Amino acid sequence: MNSDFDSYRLSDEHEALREAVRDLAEKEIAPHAAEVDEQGRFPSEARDALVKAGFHAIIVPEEYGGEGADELAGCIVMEEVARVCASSSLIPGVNGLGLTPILLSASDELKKQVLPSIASGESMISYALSEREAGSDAAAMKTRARRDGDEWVLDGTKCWISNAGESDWYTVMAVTDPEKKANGISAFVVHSGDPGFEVGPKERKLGIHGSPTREIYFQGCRIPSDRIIGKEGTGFKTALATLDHTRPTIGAQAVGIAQGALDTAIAYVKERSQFGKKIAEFQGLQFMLADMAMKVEAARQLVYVAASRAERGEKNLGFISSAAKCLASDTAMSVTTDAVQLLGGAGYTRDFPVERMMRDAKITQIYEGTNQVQRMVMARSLLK
Ligand code: COS
Repeated sequence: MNSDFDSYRLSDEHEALREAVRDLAEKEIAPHAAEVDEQGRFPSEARDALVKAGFHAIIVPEEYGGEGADELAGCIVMEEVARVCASSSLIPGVNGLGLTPILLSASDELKKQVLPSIASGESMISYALSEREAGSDAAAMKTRARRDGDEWVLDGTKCWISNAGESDWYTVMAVTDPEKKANGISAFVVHSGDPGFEVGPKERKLGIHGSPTREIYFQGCRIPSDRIIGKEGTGFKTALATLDHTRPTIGAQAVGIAQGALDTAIAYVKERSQFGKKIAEFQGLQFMLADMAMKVEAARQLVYVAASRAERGEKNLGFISSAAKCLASDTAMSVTTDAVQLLGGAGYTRDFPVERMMRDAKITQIYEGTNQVQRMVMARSLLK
């Protein structure tokens, strides 16, 4: 055995990052989480604190004004923010999703146009793939982009766009050649100030109330020709390659939500007495806690492995990134549900955060691909 063997653990830098984000999250984000959920308002305190600390888009490379952190660091930020407020974790999460197509496939000129304003915190960026009739079947999209001289002209509607209205930039997938199906889709960057761009009303949702979700509309929306990401016809591949990198961050968000619920449940059972003793002394509840913690730790490890493999630029990330997102989000749903159960009647009220965490957990099984799509991706990889 090589004596230089760096044992299987996070680096000191990653551990220090976790400590810093946890501290910030507990002091500056957690105190507003219940109100943000209740009022359905954007968590501006979280945005300001994350921007000040440089955690809002940590993966932007240094040459474009960013922190140049790796994808595992991005997951740690997501996890620790989501542990106290899932809505706030979508600030780094959605930025990461919106900017990854640019990191993967855009020209250096386009990166220079877009990334510095995201790195500085002046702007946020959203990702626009889905449409009402093209959700899991993303390649069935209808939004069109036509070349007109020095411009592209976009027409269509995208839906379920996280942080729409708050973001200035949008990565948008649109059909440039309908004959070629998936290979006739291209990716673009649109700015909210571009003529013909508009956002719709906020969706009324079960959870993540602090992160607005809206439709976005393109009506003869004109953008300069250099805002195409990569070559014409490569947009769908860029969109799927992006999800290979970002699904682990949804896994990290799910792990964070689950950890937040588990921590709340542990504190509660140590305080609450019934039948003349603390309910933590009942073996039935101890076994529930053990199962919850076991699943959270398993999900966390899979998420970190997936993020590390994505960071190394390994090929065939589909299986591992879908597995990480799927396991972690199923874990978040079951662990938050059990946390509500452990708090009993109290857990069902808004006096405790676990009902919010249970509602917020649900979306992690749906967005960035339903868990049925994740299983499709995993099975295709196994059988090909
Ligand atoms: N990276 C890069 N390219 C990929 C890829 C990946 N991970 N997976 C597939 N491709 C390529 C394929 O090779 C194919 O190109 P060629 O025809 O040149 O070989 C093209 O992309 C189309 O692939 P495929 O035929 O597999 O696409 P499908 O239409 O069958 O769709 C699924 C595949 C279902 C996996 C995809 O549509 C998907 O992930 N849907 C869910 C979308 C989603 O997550 N939505 C959430 C919105 S983001 S919040």
